[in-house]
Amino acid sequence: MLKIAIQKSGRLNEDSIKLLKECGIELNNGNKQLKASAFNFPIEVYFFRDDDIPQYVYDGVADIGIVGENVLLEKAKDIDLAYRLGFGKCRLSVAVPKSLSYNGIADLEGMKIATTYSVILQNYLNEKKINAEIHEISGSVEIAPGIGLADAICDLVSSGSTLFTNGLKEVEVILKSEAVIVSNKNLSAEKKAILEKLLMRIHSVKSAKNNKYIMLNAPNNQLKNIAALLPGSKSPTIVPLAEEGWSSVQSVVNENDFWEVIEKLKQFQAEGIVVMPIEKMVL
Ligand code: PRT
Ligand code: ZN
Repeated sequence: MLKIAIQKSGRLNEDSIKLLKECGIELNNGNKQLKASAFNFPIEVYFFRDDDIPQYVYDGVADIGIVGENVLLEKAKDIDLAYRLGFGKCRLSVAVPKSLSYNGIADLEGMKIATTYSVILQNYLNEKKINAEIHEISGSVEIAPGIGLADAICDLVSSGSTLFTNGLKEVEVILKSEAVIVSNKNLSAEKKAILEKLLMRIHSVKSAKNNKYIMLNAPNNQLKNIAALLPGSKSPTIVPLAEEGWSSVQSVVNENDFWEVIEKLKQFQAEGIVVMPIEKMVL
């Protein structure tokens, strides 16, 4: 059994359970208990506070875990980053009162900065050769400047609305973070094999999400242009149509390039373009 630690409640809990589900792993109970097991995969799920996960993975209480990269770096345990999951995206930033004129990082010199991320912040300040006083607090960091506790803060930001409502502006991005799979460095061969299987499933789910299946009809004299736009996994599938001089083309297109590719396909006289979501993509 591979033991995986996920957040008990909070921002990463739901997405972590959803990911396991999309990988075909059904849990036998919710996160009301400390532990759940799966019907159909050799995995046991433990629910912890996210801050404790790096330590537990280091100690081997869990073999792997899902945490924000921000927590991994802050706890600085000797564990591996095994996979970037693409959810829980945020950034760790320094923010100052909106009214303060800010011209660059040198302005942080001598400031008092409130944060729950003192390790990452200290490393950053050292790297930039800035002397500032780090004031470590455990929560509600964003109110610190307003009550005179600090000149600036360093905290996680996603939409920016918390900063805005507290009269702060983001001035330096220290880290771009997302949820990651962390792993103990000394897994047995059996556990490594289960982890490999899990990562293969996760990768298939993630690739499917990033891609769309596309089918279209094209005149044969444009097939070269169209094939160049749609590389597919090897090359697009091209099948002649009953109508003379026309073919059906099937391929996969990356979500990021989607609209650009569609516009170009139209220029190359593609017709009847059909786009479908992909359920899984095993590469
Ligand atoms: O109870 P436990 O200790 O497990 O949970 P927690 O309260 O420490 O963590 P939680 O659930 O808030 O966050 C878990 C992880 O989600 C973090 O470690 C990040 O990796 C990730 N994440 C993504 C975020 C955010 N986005 C986020 N916006 N974590 C926190 N925030 C907070 C931020 O601290 C600030 O208070 O949201 C506020 C800012 O949000 P915006 O949208 O107003 O900018
Ligand atoms: Zn936490």
